[in-house]
Amino acid sequence: MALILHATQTNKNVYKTLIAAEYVGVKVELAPDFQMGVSNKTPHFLKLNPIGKIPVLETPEGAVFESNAIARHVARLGENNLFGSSPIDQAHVDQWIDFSSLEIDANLLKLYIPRLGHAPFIPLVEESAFSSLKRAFEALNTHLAHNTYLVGDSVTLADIITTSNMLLGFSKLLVKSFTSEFPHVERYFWTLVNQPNFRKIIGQVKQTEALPPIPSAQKPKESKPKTKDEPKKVVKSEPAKPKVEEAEEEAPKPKAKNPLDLLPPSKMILDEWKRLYSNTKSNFREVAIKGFWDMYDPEGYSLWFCDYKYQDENTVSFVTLNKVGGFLQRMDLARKYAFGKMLVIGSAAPFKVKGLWLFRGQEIPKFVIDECYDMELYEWTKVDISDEAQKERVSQMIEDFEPFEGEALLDAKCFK
Ligand SMILES: N[C@@H](CCC(=O)N[C@@H](CS)C(=O)NCC(=O)O)C(=O)O
Repeated sequence: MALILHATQTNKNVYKTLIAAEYVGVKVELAPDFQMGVSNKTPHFLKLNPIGKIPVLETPEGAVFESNAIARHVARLGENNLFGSSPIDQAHVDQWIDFSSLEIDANLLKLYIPRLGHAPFIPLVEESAFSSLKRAFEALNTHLAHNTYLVGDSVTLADIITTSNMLLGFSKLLVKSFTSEFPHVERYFWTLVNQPNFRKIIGQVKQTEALPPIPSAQKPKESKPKTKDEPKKVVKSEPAKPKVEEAEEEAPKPKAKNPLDLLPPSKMILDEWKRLYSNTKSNFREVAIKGFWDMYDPEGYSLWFCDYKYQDENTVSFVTLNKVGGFLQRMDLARKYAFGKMLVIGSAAPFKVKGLWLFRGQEIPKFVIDECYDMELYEWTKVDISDEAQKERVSQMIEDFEPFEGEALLDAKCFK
C-alpha cells in the first residue's frame, strides 16, 4: 500500500522523500487534489501536523512531519541502504544532512523569501546570507574535491537531501558567476540531478541566469507615497503621539514646499550640469570636469564623499553591484536636488564602495536621510574644496578615473 504524502509536487522538501523512495523502492503517492493554503488548513491536516506546514507523510502507524524526518523514515522502509554501512558512515550521513539544512538551505531561504515578497528585503541580511553560503560552498567544495559522493562510494540520503536543498539555489538564486567558484560542487550537483532516480522526480534542471528582482513594493521606504515636494516624516523612531495630534495630522493640509526650494537661488543649474555630463563624449577632463568647476556654486550646493561602512562584507561582486544599484534607485526622490557617482573599486573581493554626491544646500538633505535607508550604511564627509587634493578626488570620481586610488574599477554608476 502506498504511503500518502500531503504536499504540492514541485517543492524541494517533497523531492527529498520522492527521490529517496525511488532509490529504496517504496511507494509514495501525493495526496490527490492537494491545494496549498486550503488543504493544509483542514482539521484533518492539522491533526497530522499541528503547525499546518507541508510536507506530511500519512502512514498506517501515524503521521510524520518535517521533510528530513519523512525522507529518513521512507529510506528506512526500503531495500537499499541509504545510511552508510558503519556507525561512522551513519554519523557522516547525519552530519551532511544537518549541514545542508542549516548552512545551505537556511541561507538560501534568507535570500529567497524576501525576494518572493514574504519578508522585508534588508541588504545586510542578503549580504550576510551570501557570505555564509560562500563559506558553506567552500567547505563542500573542499570535501568534494576528493569524494564523488558525500559519504562512501554510492548515493546516500545525505546526497539526496543536499542536492534537493541546492536545487532551490541553482534554479532560483545562484548564478553561474557564484557557483563557478566551486567547481567540485558544480560537478557533484549536475551529476546527481542527472541520475535517473532524480531526473524522474525533478525533471531537467536549468541554472538561473538572475536572482528574482526585489519587488519594489517591499523596498522599505518606497512603499510610501511619492510626493517629491513634500518633506517626509520619519515614522519609525518617533514616540507615540497624543491622540489629538494624530487626529490633527489626518486632516488634509496644503502641501509644504521642500525646504530646498526655499533656499536662495543658485547660479548653478543642476540640469545643465547633468546635461553636460551626459553629452560629453570626449575630452572629458577638459570639457565636463572643467565645466563642472566653472558651474559649481559652493554656496548653493555642497559636495560629499561617502564610504561604505562594511567594505569587508563586499565579498561577492554582483551582490555589491546590486547593492549600489538599489541605493541609486532609492535615491530617485532626490533627483531634483542631487547628482552622484558611486564607484565599486578593486579587481578582487572585498570590493570597496565609495561615492561622491552633490546636494543642494550645505547639508545632506534631511528628507534623503529620513527616506533612504542606505544613507546610514555610509560614512559621509563634506568635501573641502579649498583642499586641492580633495578637489582632484572629486574630479577623478566624476571622471571614473582609473586606477582610482591605485585600484581598478569594477564599475562606476552615475545618479543624475
Ligand atoms: N522544516 C520544515 C519546513 C516546512 C515548510 O516550511 N513548509 C512550507 C512550504 S515549503 C509551508 O508549508 N508553509 C506554509 C505555512 O507556513 O503555513 C520541513 O522541512 O518540512
